[in-house]
Amino acid sequence: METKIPKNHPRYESLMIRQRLATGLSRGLVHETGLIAHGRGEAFDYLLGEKTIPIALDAEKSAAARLLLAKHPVISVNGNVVALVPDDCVKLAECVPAILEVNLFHRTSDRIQRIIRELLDHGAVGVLGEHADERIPGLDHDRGLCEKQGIFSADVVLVPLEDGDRCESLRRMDKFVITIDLNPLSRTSRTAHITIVDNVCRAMKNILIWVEKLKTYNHSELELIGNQWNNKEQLHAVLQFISRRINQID
Ligand code: PTJ
Repeated sequence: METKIPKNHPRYESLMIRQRLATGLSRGLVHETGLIAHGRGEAFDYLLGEKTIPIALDAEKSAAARLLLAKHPVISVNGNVVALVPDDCVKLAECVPAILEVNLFHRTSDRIQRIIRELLDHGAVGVLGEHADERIPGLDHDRGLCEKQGIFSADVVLVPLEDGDRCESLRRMDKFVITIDLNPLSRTSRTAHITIVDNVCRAMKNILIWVEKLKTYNHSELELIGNQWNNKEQLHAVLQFISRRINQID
């Protein structure tokens, strides 16, 4: 049952995000453990001040440039992502343009179909994921299942709320991996080429804004922006940002 949250509640945004996930759970989009994963993310968001920090905005810019440079970009989505930001997934896929593919950790054909339907209802033209005909080498669990026309042949993959195993396997396939993860210490964060330490609700919007801005840039200008990113250094900078914030609280 949905609780009415007053707009002037100091934690309005955060509570609305929780509500979207709870609704997503009751509609069969989100897996139960998606709520736990979100709780972990929330804790890190709290440490960041629940806003996009300048380092994340730079990551979002580099990610946008990389998506625009890609020959075959794919946006891989799971239950949480589609419950939270269906419109932004669809708009980003349209604007780049990129393929949308559903890839689930807790894979059932019922959830895959519901998530695809949700994206189509939000205006997606086509969504892959239902007819997995390939496997990401070295991944035994269901997250290894993918489509030949999608993730399997992608050169750049955007994987929000990822797990470390698949991130590593995608890199071994020589793909350029961009992730969105509020936890700068996760294996995914440390494995990706570009880690956006931001809430997926803010990050997808910001990437979209950058893609719209950078669309007029030429190839070498985009390469300059896309190549600027040093993930290890930037994750270190995020941790310094968090520890400075903690030390300022009295
Ligand atoms: O829909 P499925 O079946 O594919 O399952 C999806 C979940 C999220 C349950 C699954 O991928 C999972 O268990 O994820 P993990 O391994 O818990 O990782 C999720 C990561 O995303 C954690 O590092 C969280 O900090 C981070 N995270 C959670 N919510 C957000 C987030 N990062 C950005 N924005 C969020 N809203």
